[in-house]
Amino acid sequence: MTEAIRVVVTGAAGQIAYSLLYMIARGEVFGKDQPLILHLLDIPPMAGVLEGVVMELADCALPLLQEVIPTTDPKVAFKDVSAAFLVGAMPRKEGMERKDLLSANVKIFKVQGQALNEFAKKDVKVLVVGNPANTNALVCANYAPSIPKENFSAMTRLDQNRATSQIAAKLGVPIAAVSNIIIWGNHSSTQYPDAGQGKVFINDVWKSVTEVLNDTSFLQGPFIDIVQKRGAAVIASRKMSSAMSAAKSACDHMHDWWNGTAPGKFVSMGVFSDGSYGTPKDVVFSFPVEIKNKQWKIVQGLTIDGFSKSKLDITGNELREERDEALSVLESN
Ligand code: NAX
Repeated sequence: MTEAIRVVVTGAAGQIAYSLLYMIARGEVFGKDQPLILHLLDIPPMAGVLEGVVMELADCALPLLQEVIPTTDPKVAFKDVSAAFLVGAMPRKEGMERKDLLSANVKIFKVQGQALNEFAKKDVKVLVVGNPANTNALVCANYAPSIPKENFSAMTRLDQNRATSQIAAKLGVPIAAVSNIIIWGNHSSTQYPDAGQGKVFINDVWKSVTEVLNDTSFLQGPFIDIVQKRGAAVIASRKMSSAMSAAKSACDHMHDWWNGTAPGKFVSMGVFSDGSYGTPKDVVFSFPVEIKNKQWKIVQGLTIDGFSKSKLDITGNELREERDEALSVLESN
């Protein structure tokens, strides 16, 4: 029998984790033959809720799940883990400035980076979901110098899934017939959803989305707005933020990182920028990537027109500002 791997989910008493833990434990990320030991981290006031989640996981009677370890101690949570879903974060409260939010989260992700550095496997794959996800991933990696920077990423897969779904609906095709829609930049309202490289499978051939749709004003207008504001639309309707779709996207992200992408297909991930496409270096920027042997590579050689360039600049500038604010918080602590 394959040896179990240890996987940590932080924010394990929260609403995203409630869907995510089940999907992971069902084998949807690491495979239907991969036994798992789940580590669940939350903060001490949530310890009681965590116990309830542990009971429910037991009651699911999931064959792959060998053990569940609930904890409020990062040392226990990150011990020997091969994969980390960092979902827990300080939520934005009314009247909170971006700087206050960054400041609270920088402290959380510093502690978790240090714990990963000390206790996790050196090839651990870290996915940051908690917002501001890109900058949290940057902070976390900075405090885990013994783990390669390439092993840290931020989630923009929910934005990609939202964008892909919008394009499929507009074209009237099934979701699986649309591929290579890109999210560039920050997981925030400055993100740039880009269908310019998108492909659609029609009449047994893959064609260009832009050519088939032939509607630049939609792609440069409502399409971008809908995707950028989708999170707010879900909150307005559900009175709570996206959870099921966020959990599914976290699974998609880690699944593709673990198992690779099909030839010619790419997915979007927030990763350390090397300055590709004129983006700022040393921020965690969402790029189209291809993945092989658990290593991602930024897709090169895509055409960036003037419209796209201006969008990349806006989101890149925001990430540069977030990074500088996060660094100033760290220096003053
Ligand atoms: P919830 O408030 O339901 O759950 C968050 C959980 O994290 C709580 O149980 C809380 O106690 C815990 N937590 C707080 N600080 C912690 C710490 N230091 N260590 C461990 N656990 C800690 O939020 P939920 O709806 O699950 O969302 C979680 C995060 O995902 C939020 O930051 C949210 O903004 C972010 N999102 C990110 C998305 C993305 O695409 N990157 C989309 C969905 C979501 O909005």
